[in-house]
Amino acid sequence: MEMMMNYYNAAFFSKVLLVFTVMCSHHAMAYDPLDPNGNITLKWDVVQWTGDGYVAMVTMNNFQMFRHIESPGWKLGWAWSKKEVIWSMVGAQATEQGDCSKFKANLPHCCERKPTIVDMLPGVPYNQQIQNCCKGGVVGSYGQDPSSSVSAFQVSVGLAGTTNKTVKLPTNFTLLGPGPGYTCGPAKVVPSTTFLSPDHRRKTQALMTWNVTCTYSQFLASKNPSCCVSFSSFYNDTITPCPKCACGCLNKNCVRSDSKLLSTKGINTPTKDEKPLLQCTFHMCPIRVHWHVKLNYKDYWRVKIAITNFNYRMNYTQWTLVAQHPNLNNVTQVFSFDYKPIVPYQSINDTGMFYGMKYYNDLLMEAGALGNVQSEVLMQKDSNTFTFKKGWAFPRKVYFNGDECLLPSPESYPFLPSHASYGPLSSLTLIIILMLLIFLE
Ligand SMILES: *[C@@H]1O[C@H](CO)[C@@H](O)[C@H](O)[C@H]1NC(C)=O
Ligand SMILES: *[C@@H]1O[C@H](CO)[C@@H](O)[C@H](O)[C@H]1NC(C)=O
Ligand SMILES: *[C@@H]1O[C@H](CO)[C@@H](O)[C@H](O)[C@H]1NC(C)=O
Ligand SMILES: *[C@@H]1O[C@H](CO)[C@@H](O)[C@H](O)[C@H]1NC(C)=O
Ligand SMILES: *[C@@H]1O[C@H](CO)[C@@H](O)[C@H](O)[C@H]1NC(C)=O
Ligand SMILES: *[C@@H]1O[C@H](CO)[C@@H](O)[C@H](O)[C@H]1NC(C)=O
Ligand SMILES: *[C@@H]1O[C@H](CO)[C@@H](O)[C@H](O)[C@H]1NC(C)=O
Ligand SMILES: CC(=O)N[C@H]1CO[C@H](CO)[C@@H](O)[C@@H]1O
Repeated sequence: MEMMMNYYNAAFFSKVLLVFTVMCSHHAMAYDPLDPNGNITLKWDVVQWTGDGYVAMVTMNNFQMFRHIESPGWKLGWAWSKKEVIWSMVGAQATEQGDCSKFKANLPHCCERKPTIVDMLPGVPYNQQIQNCCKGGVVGSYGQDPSSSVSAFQVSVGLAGTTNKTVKLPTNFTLLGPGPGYTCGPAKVVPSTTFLSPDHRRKTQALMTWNVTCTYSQFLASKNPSCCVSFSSFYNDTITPCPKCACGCLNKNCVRSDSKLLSTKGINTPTKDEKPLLQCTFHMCPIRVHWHVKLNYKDYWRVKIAITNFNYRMNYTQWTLVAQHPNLNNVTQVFSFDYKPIVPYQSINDTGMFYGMKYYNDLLMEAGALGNVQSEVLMQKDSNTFTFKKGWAFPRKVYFNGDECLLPSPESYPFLPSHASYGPLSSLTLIIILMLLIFLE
């Protein structure tokens, strides 16, 4: 804690406090200090009035910097205010039709009071597609890839109002992404969206637009963390493991990595309830992030980061890793991962997002021999702040796929041996490093 206090300046704390106060007064809103503006916004643009209702384009924008929606994708729900039905949809579908028995000739697509909508899978026929649809509900994070952070569908609503005075907005929006965690606010009428024609020479506008904002809270998603962090360093042989039962041990099943069960055919197939099949570990987390302080040069230092998957039933696609460390303002090079600084507060540049390189390591494979990805980071030292003391070299916060990982307790961090002072290299390490450098030349 002391270490953190040293680092954060008072101005930053007061800013955080201010934001917290503001946020707490909106108790439904979750708040993530590393992504204070992150949310998922649903926008309904009424593009046409019909005989008994309207046609709306629904767009889902993921404005979160590092939290994406992964397979099996989003599930969106709401409650109609009146007796509305869905005549048809393009680019998505209601999971259940419900009771449409009072309709004779034309049957609606869905008559449920509280419809649940899912995206179409890739490869549906072209006449059922619309721009930004049909990705199996997978939506990228804004920080990683803004172009993949959008999902859209079109809905034709009947038995509804047919003017902007008589339309009743849907209520009680819910979003599974894919599990729990999101809370959606009420729909609010906003200024109508304007659309630019493909040749950019004509503007049209929606007849009416409303927005819904959904925010994520990790506490709602699960009561235990879903990842943990372990540490090691070149200056101390101790490996600080993930905290015991970091992700909860109660009612958790696991299989040993040498179990015969693992050779059973189909054991890796994801189940309907999306339950993990965990490898037995001390921490019982599906994901472990290891931060190794690897090398010390005169002006630079080097960290090795490894992410290991312990879930036999999960391939993590488009994974993200966020770390907060004061030296991330001077990243010189990141090897084999992509990297992007995240600057939630203008004045402070201590947070960055690592993610896999496309087609190379953006897939973190299921548990087993291939279930890990790794990278090295070279950072330039700032002689005013740099030290190996008091665990300074370890991250303050780590997130995997937008969920905060449990760090070891500060007293268990690898210590700098007390005889070493600043510029802390034992002569043996120095010799080894020198030899390595010569060798690498
Ligand atoms: C949602 O996120 C966007 C982009 O960060 C931001 O402009 C907007 O104010 C946010 N909305 C709410 C209600 O927080
Ligand atoms: C409504 O949502 C869109 C994104 O879907 C966003 O660009 C726009 O700023 C939002 N409007 C308001 C008033 O929040
Ligand atoms: C409804 O439409 C009228 C004009 O047709 C416009 O003046 C008014 O602002 C609109 N109201 C809303 C809530 O969009
Ligand atoms: C929306 O949720 C509130 C509170 O849970 C409930 O009282 C209300 O009846 C719901 N509205 C609809 C239309 O289902
Ligand atoms: C993970 O991906 C590999 C290769 O695409 C596939 O063989 C395997 O079945 C997948 N595992 C899971 C759990 O989906
Ligand atoms: C933040 O640090 C990165 C290096 O890690 C640098 O490239 C970037 O320009 C910095 N951004 C700001 C706003 O200082
Ligand atoms: C290495 O760190 C541990 C704490 O994690 C400490 O107990 C031990 O004394 C340290 N070793 C040396 C040689 O300083
Ligand atoms: C030693 C060094 O390069 N320090 C730089 C670290 O980054 C900050 C801003 O991001 C610069 O102001 C420092 O000069």
